[in-house]
Amino acid sequence: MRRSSCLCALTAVLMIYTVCLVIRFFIKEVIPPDEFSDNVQKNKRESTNRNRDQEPTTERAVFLTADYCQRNESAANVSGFSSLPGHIQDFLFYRHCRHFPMLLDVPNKCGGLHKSAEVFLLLVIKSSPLNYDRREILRKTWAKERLQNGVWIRRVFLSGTTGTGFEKENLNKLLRLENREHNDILHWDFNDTFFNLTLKQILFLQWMDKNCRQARFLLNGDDDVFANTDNMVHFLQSLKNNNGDQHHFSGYLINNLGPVRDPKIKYYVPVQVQESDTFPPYCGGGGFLLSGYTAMVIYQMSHNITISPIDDVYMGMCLKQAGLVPESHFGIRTWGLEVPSKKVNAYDPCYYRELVLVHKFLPHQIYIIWHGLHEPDLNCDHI
Ligand SMILES: *[C@@H]1O[C@H](CO)[C@@H](O)[C@H](O)[C@H]1NC(C)=O
Ligand SMILES: *[C@@H]1O[C@H](CO)[C@@H](O)[C@H](O)[C@H]1NC(C)=O
Ligand SMILES: *[C@@H]1O[C@H](CO)[C@@H](O)[C@H](O)[C@H]1NC(C)=O
Ligand SMILES: *[C@@H]1O[C@H](CO)[C@@H](O)[C@H](O)[C@H]1NC(C)=O
Ligand SMILES: CC(=O)N[C@H]1CO[C@H](CO)[C@@H](O)[C@@H]1O
Repeated sequence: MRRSSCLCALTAVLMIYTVCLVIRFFIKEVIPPDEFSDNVQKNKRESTNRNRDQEPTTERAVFLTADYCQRNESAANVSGFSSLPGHIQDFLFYRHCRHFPMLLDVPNKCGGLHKSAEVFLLLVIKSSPLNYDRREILRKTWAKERLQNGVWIRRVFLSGTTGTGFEKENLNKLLRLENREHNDILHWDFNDTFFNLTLKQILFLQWMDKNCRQARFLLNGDDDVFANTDNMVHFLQSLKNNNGDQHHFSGYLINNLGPVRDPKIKYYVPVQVQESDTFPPYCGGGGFLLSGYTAMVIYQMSHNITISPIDDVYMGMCLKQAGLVPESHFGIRTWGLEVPSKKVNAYDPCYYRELVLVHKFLPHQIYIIWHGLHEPDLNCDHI
């Protein structure tokens, strides 16, 4: 008798436990955590197309106007506003905005905040949605995620949105598809334009602070460069301080430049945007290297520095505020490479063997050079 009542009690306990597990499972799986925690407003954010096979990726699709930064109408009060080009007016209206809803995220890219120290080199590549072919080539060549000389290389592309209506929807879908396959896109819902590149940079730093703070080094650059990431790892490993916990910022150093005041030029920055006639020293934005430490210092400084439209100049401003300086890197040629004469082959891999980064190339050219460099019988005696 005693044995069977004991069994009964055990069965009852097991049943209650099972019911609890089922309820917990239901809460966790059926109602995603962010909706669950504020399900009073559960219509606010609807998760559609959430991809359950790849939990680290999150896809969010619907946002309310309240999620968006509103334009600053007083910006139109600055003198001469109406005669400024439209993109500069836009810049002034939205200059204060530093938060936009995220459409695609890869929060586990670095294995979580604490494992992020295992990422030696994080490739951070600005890429507008239309540049599908560039992203595809980079994934197959220099930006391949891999263990290189014993350390990890990881990759993220940074994107905003392009166009409106169906065009915007289609391009968002393209990025969603790419991200499902490759897990490498950070996508925010802001207009991906030249004058929003600093915004993109700040959004990335916010993401890094949250998800990848301890990555050792970063290559921050564009999607139209050739980067010899094998050499890059070698160079970074050979630094005296190769932990990423000290200041490092190097690239194609630009000194003594100031804003272009000619409205016909792409880089035109009127006095309404920047009064001062000088820029601090900075490195060309096609690609520069920095330590994780310096990236986080820049992020801290950025809270206190008004956004300026040219993203690489803005990095210089943040460094200056921190009392740090950028340095010149011989192997980084963001203003291109001078190949001796037209008679030689500009895509001869031998020219790129000793370099770290060169601007700028078409996708097929990147493919040719990368493969040339990895030919087992590469012979550069002719150079
Ligand atoms: C623009 O400036 C005028 C005069 O200073 C002021 O009356 C008006 O409120 C301002 N407009 C906005 C939208 O701030
Ligand atoms: C809006 O623009 C005005 C004029 O440039 C500026 O004084 C003000 O600080 C801006 N407001 C915000 C929130 O940035
Ligand atoms: C983004 O740019 C498009 C034009 O490409 C424009 O119609 C739209 O209003 C812009 N969106 C915002 C929020 O400024
Ligand atoms: C930057 O993005 C915001 C949000 O989409 C947009 O309203 C603004 O016009 C953009 N700025 C520029 C200079 O394109
Ligand atoms: C734009 C801005 O807020 N700048 C401030 C940053 O911090 C320094 C020193 O703390 C201030 O002097 C600036 O005004």
